[in-house]
Amino acid sequence: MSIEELADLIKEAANIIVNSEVVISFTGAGISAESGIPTFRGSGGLWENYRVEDVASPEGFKKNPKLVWEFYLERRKKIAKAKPNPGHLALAELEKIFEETGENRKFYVITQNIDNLHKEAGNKNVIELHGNIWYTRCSNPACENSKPFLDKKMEYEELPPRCDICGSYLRPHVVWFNEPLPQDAINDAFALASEADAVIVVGTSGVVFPAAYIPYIAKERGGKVIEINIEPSAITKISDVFIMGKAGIVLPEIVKRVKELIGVE
Ligand code: BV8
Repeated sequence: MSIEELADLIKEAANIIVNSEVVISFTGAGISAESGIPTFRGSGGLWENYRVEDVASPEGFKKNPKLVWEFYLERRKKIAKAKPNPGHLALAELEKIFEETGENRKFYVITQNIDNLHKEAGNKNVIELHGNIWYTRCSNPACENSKPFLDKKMEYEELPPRCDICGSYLRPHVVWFNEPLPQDAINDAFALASEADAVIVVGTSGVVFPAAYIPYIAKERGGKVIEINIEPSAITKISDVFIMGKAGIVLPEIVKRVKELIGVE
């Protein structure tokens, strides 16, 4: 892609955003790659070293809860060292711009990521479809500790840790394969996607459902799909604007253009 082509695509994306009242950004592991957090698929991805069914499924937790906790504690240690990168910060700036340019304007981040970096970047309107690595809950649904609680521990005396109320195993508050997504999160996300004038898809392979329905729902209702990825994904075929590049480079350029178009510093 030539510099001119890239500039034109960034302008096109910025124009769509400026002329939209409701915009959502649907993000995946790729937006956190430049913060040093490994993605799942592709070279160096998490699924290269672990079998999904062993560490990200209820069956795997039942079979070997210690291994699952080792997997999540290893990710907590990496994520604890990670900072929001310019891609996250650009989306936080976009939320501020939308807040300041019209009371009916809405900007939401709908993320598959569990690393909390969108909130740390300053976004307030964040929907976490797959949970949050800094929350833990009791695996016994009948226990009052089954409500997720903030838990920043990187180590436990005993693995897997046990609930101090009922003695069952504690588990990370994340959505594993073959587990339903939090009802309110997926309902809110689908509702926003169906009213979105534009969806900015960033750093996702678009192969995990029902989350990956989001861009399709927006598209179906006439929303424009802008995609930023370092390579084509399963979503690219429905994108109106596909910008091949790193999120940490492209997103700040789009926001810079948006600000020029609306005349703010
Ligand atoms: C469920 C755990 C039912 C948390 C994860 C249709 C409908 C519904 C379900 C299904 C369906 N078809 C299949 C299913 C089943 C399954 C599924 O989707 N399987 C797939 C793999 C075929 N879905 C489920 O099981 C879901 N549950 O449906 O339950 C149910 C209902 C009622 C009762 C009982 C059951 C649960 C899905 C959630 C699974 N949990 N993770 C964690 O540990 O993180 S999924 C995991 O994948 C992460 O959450 C991750 O976010 C998600 C998606 O991956 P990506 O974020 O896209 O990351 P990936 O590495 O794949 O791609 C990174 C991209 O970034 C790449 O494109 C790369 O090019 C790009 N990139 C890299 N660097 C950069 C970059 N881009 C820009 N800049 C860069 N610098």
